[in-house]
Amino acid sequence: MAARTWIVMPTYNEAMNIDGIVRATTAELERLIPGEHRILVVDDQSPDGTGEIADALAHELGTVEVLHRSQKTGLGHAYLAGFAHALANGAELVCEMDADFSHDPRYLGDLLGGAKHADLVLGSRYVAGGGVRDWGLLRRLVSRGGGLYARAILGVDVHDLTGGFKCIRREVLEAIDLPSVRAEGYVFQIEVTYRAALAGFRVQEIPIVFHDRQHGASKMSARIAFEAMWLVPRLRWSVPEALARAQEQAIPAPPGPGVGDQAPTGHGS
Ligand SMILES: Nc1nc2c(ncn2[C@@H]2O[C@H](COP(=O)(O)OP(=O)(O)OP(=O)(O)O)[C@@H](O)[C@H]2O)c(=O)[nH]1
Ligand SMILES: [Mg+2]
Repeated sequence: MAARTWIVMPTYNEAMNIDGIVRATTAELERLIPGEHRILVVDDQSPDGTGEIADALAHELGTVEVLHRSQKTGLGHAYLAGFAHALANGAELVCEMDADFSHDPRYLGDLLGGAKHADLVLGSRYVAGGGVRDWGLLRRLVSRGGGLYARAILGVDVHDLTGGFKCIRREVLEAIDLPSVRAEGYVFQIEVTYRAALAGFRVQEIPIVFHDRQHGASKMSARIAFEAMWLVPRLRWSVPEALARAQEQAIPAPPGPGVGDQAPTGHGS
């Protein structure tokens, strides 16, 4: 039977974390939805051997797959490749999750429960009951400030736009024109949630407590934070344009004279 729920877990140099997080996540999923889950590790040739450890897990557990990408072209690309693979293999619900234990598998029950009613369920640090542990003041300010900035610019009622622990229903991923998403890192997270909200899908936030990684190095940098600042305003016009284009392509064009036999794509070459 094809698994309905897929966890897409991108990795880059997570050799210290991957075994533990995959086992803990698998155990939680088996408790919640026995036999209906897959974890897809998307590894970009991590030099520390994460991909090989993931392969061994896939061999041992049977509910884990590994997508090896030949180049590290960024978190957004890794997610898009993972989404495409999950959808092509029958996923009805696709969840994003980090491999560094920042996202605790114990919240999966709340996320999956929320997805029974909502279209995108977001693990949120900035709603009542949520929070962040072990981050210094600067990191907290950047995260909180960045989130509030994006919320103000984009005008959506979401408290944790940069969050990356979320479950998204197939219908959403199919409707938001994923191939045109160019953003990486934080902006990728903002853009996916913004596209879903703007397309009219129901976004629900459930509280999570986020923990800083204990092992391995952070990929966060000042450059990534500044880049996000000037990319967010662009989403205000690029996203509505992309959604309109996607909608146009989804509506079959009425057959005109002499073109009745052609495929009803309506957008030609
Ligand atoms: N495949 C792939 N995974 C990545 C890439 N960059 C980050 N990741 C993984 O994506 C997940 C989220 O990464 P981040 O949380 O943004 O980065 P981080 O290094 O954990 O930095 P922190 O913000 O300090 O937690 C982790 O599992 C990373 O290993 C990338 O370019 N390709
Ligand atoms: Mg992290």
